[in-house]
Amino acid sequence: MTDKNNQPMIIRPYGDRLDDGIVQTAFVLPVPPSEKAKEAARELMRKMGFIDTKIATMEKAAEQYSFFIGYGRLKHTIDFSAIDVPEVVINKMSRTELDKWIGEKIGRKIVVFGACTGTDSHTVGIDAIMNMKGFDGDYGLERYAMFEAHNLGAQVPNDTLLDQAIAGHADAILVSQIVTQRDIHIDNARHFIQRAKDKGIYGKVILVLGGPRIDHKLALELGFDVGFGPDSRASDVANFVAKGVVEKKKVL
Ligand code: B12
Repeated sequence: MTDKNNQPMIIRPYGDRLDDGIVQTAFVLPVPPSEKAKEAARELMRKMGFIDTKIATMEKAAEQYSFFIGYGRLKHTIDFSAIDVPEVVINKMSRTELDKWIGEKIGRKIVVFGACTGTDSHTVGIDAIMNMKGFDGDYGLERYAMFEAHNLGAQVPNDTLLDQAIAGHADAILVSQIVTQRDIHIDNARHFIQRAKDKGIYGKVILVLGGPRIDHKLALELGFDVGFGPDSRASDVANFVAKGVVEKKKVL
């Protein structure tokens, strides 16, 4: 992306007035609250590159831990025009338009299998995408006449999801990863892709990765066809998958 004149577009954060560089940040230190802890927090912010540092909040987070909210000013700037990230470009149809389009282009229902995989037990995200009710007024895949949606739930091993998707002749597989501690979502996603390759279906089905710390760039790097992050909508997923199926043609 560039600005209108294809010129560099230098930006920095602002708090009170444009270009003041003010940032709010929050972190935890493994020491109880004290004046010494507060000064340590300010020193840490200075090391992060902040000037005019101020600790607005210091609270006990647990035994021997303190939570801080700090304000500081940054000199750093970003050239917005030099930032280049892949985005999911969707020319979106409504639910009824999409159902009609699938009927015309594919002539059958699109089969989708999804789950929250590995040790992750958070189902709300995958439910928001797949279940009838959907999320924030945006109906889930079950609501579409031309989607056959199988939501396997939480803590589903990658192999189980893949095996059931293969047995069910899936067009797309949806993987949800919410917990990100120690990058477990990345390890699990990599394992899923490896097992999809081992089972010979990689490249033959649309692979979708979603979760609050997922973005399209990361998903592509991991070997998925698309990534959906926070605030995703089933309607976006439905449009992406339907167009992907039409382009890839079903092989399974
Ligand atoms: C509800 C909840 C739980 C419930 C889950 C119940 C359930 N059935 O899902 C319970 C109590 C079981 C739970 C347990 C745990 N939780 Co919890 N939980 C949450 C909480 C409060 C809300 C999550 C949620 O429902 N969000 C709403 C949905 C709609 O948002 P979403 O998941 O982001 O999904 C959207 C997008 O990401 C995307 N999306 C998601 N998946 C997919 C998949 C596809 C294919 C697509 C296209 C899109 C997509 O679309 C969705 C809609 O827009 C969050 C904190 C928070 N506020 O987010 C913590 C949170 C996720 N939990 C956390 C933790 C640590 C845990 C536990 C480890 C706690 C513990 N020590 O036991 C356990 C995990 C156990 C396990 N094995 O997984 C941490 C994770 C930290 C991290 N970075 O990894 C969080 C962030 C809380 C925190 N701040 O510490 N949790």
